[in-house]
Amino acid sequence: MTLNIVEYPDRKLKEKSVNVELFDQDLYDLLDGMYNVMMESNGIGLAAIQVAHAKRILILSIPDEESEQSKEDLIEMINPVITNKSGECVYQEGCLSVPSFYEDIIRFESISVNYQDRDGNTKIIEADGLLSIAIQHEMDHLEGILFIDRLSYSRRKKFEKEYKRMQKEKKKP
Ligand code: QAP
Ligand code: CO
Repeated sequence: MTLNIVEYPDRKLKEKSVNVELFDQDLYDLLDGMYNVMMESNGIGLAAIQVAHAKRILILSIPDEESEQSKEDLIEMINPVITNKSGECVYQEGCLSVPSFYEDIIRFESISVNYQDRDGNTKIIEADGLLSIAIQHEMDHLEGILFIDRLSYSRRKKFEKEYKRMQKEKKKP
């Protein structure tokens, strides 16, 4: 399955994703396609809506101590729900759908998440650090929320100006 990343300001990114009911070959193909496009784009996390599928699916590949992303560490989350959250932290986030822009965002420090894997088995994960931030960022996508939606009014205005200028620059021959 060849997939393309949907980029801001495409309104597709504002769609709310729906629960996955069928754990079938179509789901496996989508998950594998998402993995390929995330790795080709040098990403660490991706939600299905970013490849135009409004399903409650996200994948995460957090680099290890040696900054390597190994396939064994890949996490696939289907129908995730946060059951517990605590603390606060700030991290400079980016997003494959908002290329070349990074800004500090406040998130919960630690979270507990209930989700299903690709076979439909229920899993529980306790996350902190980068994994916790990445899960919260990707779960926002399932609600149609981008990290830039969490910026203050003035930061958001600054972003819109910078981003528009960048897009103009891109279109030049
Ligand atoms: C979400 O983000 C995230 O602008 C995943 O030019 C963000 O993979 C999780 C990327 C922060 C945890 C912390 C962005 C690649 C990748 C770009 C990404 C770019 C190339 C973003
Ligand atoms: Co994102």
